[in-house]
Amino acid sequence: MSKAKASESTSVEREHTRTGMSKAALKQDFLDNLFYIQGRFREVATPHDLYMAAAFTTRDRLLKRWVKSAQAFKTLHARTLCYLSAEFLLGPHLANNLVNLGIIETSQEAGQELDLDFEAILEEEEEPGLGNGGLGRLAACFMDSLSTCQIPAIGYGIRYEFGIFDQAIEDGWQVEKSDTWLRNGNPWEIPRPKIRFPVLYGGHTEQYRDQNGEPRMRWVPSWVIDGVAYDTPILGYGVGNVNLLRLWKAEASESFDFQAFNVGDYYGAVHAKIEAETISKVLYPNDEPEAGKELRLKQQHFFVSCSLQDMIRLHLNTVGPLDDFADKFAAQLNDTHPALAVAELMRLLMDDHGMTWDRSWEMTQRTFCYTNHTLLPEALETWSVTLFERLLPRHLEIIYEINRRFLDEIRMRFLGDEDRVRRMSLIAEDGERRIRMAHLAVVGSKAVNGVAKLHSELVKSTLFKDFNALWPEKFHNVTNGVTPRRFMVVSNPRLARLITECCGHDDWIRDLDRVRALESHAESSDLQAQWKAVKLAAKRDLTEWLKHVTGVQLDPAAMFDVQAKRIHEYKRQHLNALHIIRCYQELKQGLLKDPVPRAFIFGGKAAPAYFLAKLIIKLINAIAEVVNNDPEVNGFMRVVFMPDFNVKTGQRLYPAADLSEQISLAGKEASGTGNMKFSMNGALTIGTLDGANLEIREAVGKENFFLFGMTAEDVLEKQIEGYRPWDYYHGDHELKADIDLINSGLFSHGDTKLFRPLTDDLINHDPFMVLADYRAYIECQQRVSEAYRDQQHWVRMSILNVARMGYFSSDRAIREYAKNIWGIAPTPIDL
Ligand code: HBZ
Repeated sequence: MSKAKASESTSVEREHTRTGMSKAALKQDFLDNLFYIQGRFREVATPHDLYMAAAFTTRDRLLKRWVKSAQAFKTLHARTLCYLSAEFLLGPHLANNLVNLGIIETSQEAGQELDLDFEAILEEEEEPGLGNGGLGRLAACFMDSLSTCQIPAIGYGIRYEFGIFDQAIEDGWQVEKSDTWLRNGNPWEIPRPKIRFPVLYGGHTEQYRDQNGEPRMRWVPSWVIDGVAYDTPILGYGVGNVNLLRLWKAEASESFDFQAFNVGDYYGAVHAKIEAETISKVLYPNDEPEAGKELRLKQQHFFVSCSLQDMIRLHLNTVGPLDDFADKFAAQLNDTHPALAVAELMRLLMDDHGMTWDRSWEMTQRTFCYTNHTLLPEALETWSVTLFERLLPRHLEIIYEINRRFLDEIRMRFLGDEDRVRRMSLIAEDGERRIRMAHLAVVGSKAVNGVAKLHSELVKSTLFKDFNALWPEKFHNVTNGVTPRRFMVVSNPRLARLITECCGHDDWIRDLDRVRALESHAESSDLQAQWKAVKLAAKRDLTEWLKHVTGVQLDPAAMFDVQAKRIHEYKRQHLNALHIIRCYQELKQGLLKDPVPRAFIFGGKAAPAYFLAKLIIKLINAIAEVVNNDPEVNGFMRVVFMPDFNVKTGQRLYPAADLSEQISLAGKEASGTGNMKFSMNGALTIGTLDGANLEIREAVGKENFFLFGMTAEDVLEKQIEGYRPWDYYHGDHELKADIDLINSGLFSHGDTKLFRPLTDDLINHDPFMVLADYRAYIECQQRVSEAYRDQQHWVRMSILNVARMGYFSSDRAIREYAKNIWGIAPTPIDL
């Protein structure tokens, strides 16, 4: 080592010692935490003790930065973004925090010196599954990027005791197991029992006169519960900024407990406590009928009310009078789940803080922004007016008044156009009267955005056409992104190291555009060989793990063809299944001369009440059973359904994929983010022109993307002219043979009825046009196989995919929101 280098490294060591990041400090603190928090010494510690000690050792290091950030934001009165989301699908914290602290390697070495199995410690962590899928995971990526981009922010949500269910596969069927992520304690959260707000429900409203004789409204609730804050620090990568994720837990309000207690009703008081606590008990699965979900409306009001009361408290404590509330805060509504916030902020400002309607409305509209994540009509939230009346009578009044004023404006702008008034109303009047939460969100926000270019255009031209005609400047696009920290550095360290080596720096981790440097090396046979080796190593890891959890043996040399996402008809896992059946039939018939071996890998959960989605899982497993046990074909193909796809298991999958299946019907997938995660890890995409696929294809180059299928316009045209899946079934003998094979009972031990609901639906209705895209998909898959034969070319395409993914970092998305929507500048916190 040169003298200069040596003194540089000792100064780094000194700095690490000072900040507690040195190996020696990590080891000492780890042993201390094991002893003082877990009450164990090394020899008797369980894997969970070791994990807890590692987590606390890491958390201590976050806390220093957290306190510094909080102090700075307070004294600077920093404008703050509040991200209101019913879901945060965080994934395991430990490895991510070590990466963001810049001490993952030091920790590994420290672990080695203590004779610890570092991987086993990471594996011990139960992930907080506080989300269903894309929407919740986006919120988590955004929290990472907000901190990394140094935007002062608070994430507000619900601390569900039970997150998304754990999925087991039994006899090929999905079985839901309850998620008990809190059972062994959660070292990352800090309870704040003193940060507690009352949330009101039921009762009635009444008019009264205030001390100035002015008429005012007050809400007399029939019950009250408390929301208590639980805080999780979210550290940015390589910065001093730590933002706050504040999740609310429901507890019985003390005053109410005591009321019952005082009249001697001890059991009544306990019952009230249990009732109250159900509010934050369980996350609702998506894709379920909205009907009767009273608890869900209670949850929405619960977290929105706590969050807004907290924001008001913070404002009064730091800045002062509420007049400039909207200068201090921007609040992003993650879909319509928190859209009640529009009415709740109005209520708090008027009823609790004595503001006029006009002033409150001006502030409300300046505070909120709303992101839409779906165009599917069945997923658009509406709540029955009767339910509202019973649960939130004051909000109903406020919504009626917002609507009255809004519709008057429409009538003035569009004289005599009562049809438009009906379409735009916040209340749907056809059938049972219902509140349209999306309309409330649009009217109450200053900005509305979709999550990919195509989606944002469709938002303007279909769902919110009338609103776009009224307020064109309100509508924006911010294409989604994902965090390269979790989805490259944490999940694929081999690839991360190779990229760093090739670029000559690791700045790409904070500025993903810089991976473009790989482009100029795409032809290098040296890089290609290493690239291939990295992919193969990831495939080996996945193979070993899949063997362990499913018993299915894959061949790492085969093409890993992966579809991992929620199971839904619009995502068309059954189209993928038809292709697998096609391959099977062709192999059996000896039609394939020199087949390219493939491993078909699936992962994803179906909503517990979504029968067809669950039947699709059963079908995939049924096909797997036949294919994997047929020696005539299983040298060339294997099928596996990976159980319990979540953030943690996903991290094993993305690095190992060769081919990423993004095959939704055009116009249905708002953006997709899995498409980005796969591509960032060097998988090539087979996809339709849907969601962010379009932009990914543009970015990576048309020649490096396998495109097939109808466009959103084709789909619309076909719907207008009358889509007849029956014609496709009879017009394509291979398609017919594939569907008939399902009905033959081959995959169901002779039961010819089992899959009928699915096949009948395809032949007769096919709402997501699987049959119309079948032929194009099969042909495109043939192009994929041909391309895979030329490994050198494939690897080159893979390198280019990664090199050109800079745009899809969630840091870019957050910078766009900060600049174009929130108007918030970074507040850097020195390390
Ligand atoms: O949001 C997804 C979109 O389907 C996907 O295209 C997009 O990339 C992603 C992020 O923008 N939407 C969801 O994940 N939606 C839900 O999970 C959901 C949750 C609760 C509901 C309804 C939908 O009540």
